[in-house]
Amino acid sequence: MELKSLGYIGIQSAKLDDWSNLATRLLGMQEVDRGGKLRAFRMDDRKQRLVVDGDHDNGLGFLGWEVDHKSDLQSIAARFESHGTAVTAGSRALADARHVAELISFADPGGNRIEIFWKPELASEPFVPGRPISGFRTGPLGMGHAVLNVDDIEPMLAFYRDLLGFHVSDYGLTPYKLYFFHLNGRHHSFAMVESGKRSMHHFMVELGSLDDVGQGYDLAQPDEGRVAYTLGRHTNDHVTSFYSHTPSGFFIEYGWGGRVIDPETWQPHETFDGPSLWGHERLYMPEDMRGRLRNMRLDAAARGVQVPDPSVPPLNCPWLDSVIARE
Ligand code: MBD
Ligand code: FE
Repeated sequence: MELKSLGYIGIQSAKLDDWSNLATRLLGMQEVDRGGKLRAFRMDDRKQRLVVDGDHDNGLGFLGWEVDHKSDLQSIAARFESHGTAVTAGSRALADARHVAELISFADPGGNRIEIFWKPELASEPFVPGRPISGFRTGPLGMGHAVLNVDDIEPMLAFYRDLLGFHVSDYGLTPYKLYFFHLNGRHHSFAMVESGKRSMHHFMVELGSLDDVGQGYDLAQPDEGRVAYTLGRHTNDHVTSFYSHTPSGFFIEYGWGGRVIDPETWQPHETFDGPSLWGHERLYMPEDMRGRLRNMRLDAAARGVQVPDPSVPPLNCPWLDSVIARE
């Protein structure tokens, strides 16, 4: 597959100081000085992962998807052009602003700006987090996942799955259509929810330890209205997370513990247990919808639906018990 991971995200927001506070003090990203109305944030050894452009106020600016080779940009552009989708080669100035060697861009059927890039620039200075966190889980899994609100999922499926080569991980059809896609071992780097809107729903960043998420959750508490979804655990990717409101009307999911799938053997399938195993009360949502989601969780819990926690040894393991008994 050509696309390898979610490389970067661009936001258009005039609320630059609010974004800086959120990104550094709560999330633990590192702000890098870019001058003017541009703020950039590091999560790892790359020069930037998140960019906020204060000259516009439109929510999502762009999603940047990474390929390994320059030739991948050419093959994708050729495929799109034969399909009648206009592709623009990024200028040198744009590639410099993104801190990548080269990129192409186009719009998806929902009008979202998609960029595909090759060869990100690495910083010479080590990553210094904005608050003491263990770090972000990026590398081959990419910077996290992005989820879009869509009004009509069919043309978007044709575009992302059939033309761009995103692989379906799983999908749920109730209470709304929700499709998850992978490009690597991360269960989903991209998802779409057919909510009737066209906008960013959230993006997720994954932390190195559960304590990073728990301490972030505590930091968010005194900030009235900051938490959008309470702490909870997702059914499909096993991520334990909470969601924060952002200055741009969408959410950021702050998570830990994502499973790593094997893309070679993974089979797409429908899911029936709802999005969350427990928690994730959507504090902003009307009670009727909240109640439906809560009933799905309670039903899954009553059926004993759980996922293994790899960091904790299994209970009642005769071998482990015998080792401990001998010590
Ligand atoms: C996710 O990461 C997510 O954000 C939702 C809504 C459901 C399952 C996994
Ligand atoms: Fe998510």
